[in-house]
Amino acid sequence: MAKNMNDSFRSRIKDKGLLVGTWIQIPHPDIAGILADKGFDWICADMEHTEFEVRDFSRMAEAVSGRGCSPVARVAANEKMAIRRVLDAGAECVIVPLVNNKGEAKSAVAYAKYPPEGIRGHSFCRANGFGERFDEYAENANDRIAVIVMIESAEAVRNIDEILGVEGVDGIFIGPYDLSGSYGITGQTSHPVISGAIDEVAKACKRHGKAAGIHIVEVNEAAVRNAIDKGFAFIALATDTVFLRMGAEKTLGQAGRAK
Ligand code: 3PY
Ligand code: MG
Repeated sequence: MAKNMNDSFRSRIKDKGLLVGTWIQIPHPDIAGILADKGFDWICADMEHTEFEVRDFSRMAEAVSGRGCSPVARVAANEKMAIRRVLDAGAECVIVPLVNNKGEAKSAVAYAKYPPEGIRGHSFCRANGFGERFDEYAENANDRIAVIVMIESAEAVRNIDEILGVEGVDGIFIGPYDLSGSYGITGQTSHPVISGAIDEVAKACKRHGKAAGIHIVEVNEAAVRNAIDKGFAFIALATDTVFLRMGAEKTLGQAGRAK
């Protein structure tokens, strides 16, 4: 499907067309700009496990805007200010880590939505051109911004129906590493127990008509095909740091210096 950047990221997620993104850990806007130019539909700043601060996210959002790429933030935690500040900086989607039940999913939605749906506070901010587009942004933000909760524990898998039943949750995103840790098989992301859990979540997303997303950190064609076949349409491929490692390895190999 051709991408139409006039459509909101939230509506593009609902379209069920494949949205291919990537994940960045190095907080420099040039990294995001280079990857946006390569054609990713969205780029997510990992603010949970890196030194990414809100000001870095803001620069990154600026760098990808106008390049056909949506800025997304995986926030540090399911916290009011963590979510509010990235939205104010221009995030089109928040990915909220470690959501385990309906109550936590409801909190994530409340933090991301302006009243009456939630408790996000209004302000002049980067997202509304520092007030230039205040009215338009205030009117449309709740409809245009996607709220995605991460499924990364056995508890969340058990509670998947109640989580997906929360109004305002647009979809889920699987964190395969935390998920494997939660089942006591840390790092074994292709283990049958993890594939089974992922299948269960994908089927639940179909039942609820909500978007299913996943992070494929170590990419190969079979893994991508398998995710698409299961119904995942919101896929993050690798990370900037993995691209660097792989690129360096390949390049050194060409000079006979492979490890
Ligand atoms: C995980 O695998 O736990 C993640 O959070 C991936 O981004
Ligand atoms: Mg995780």
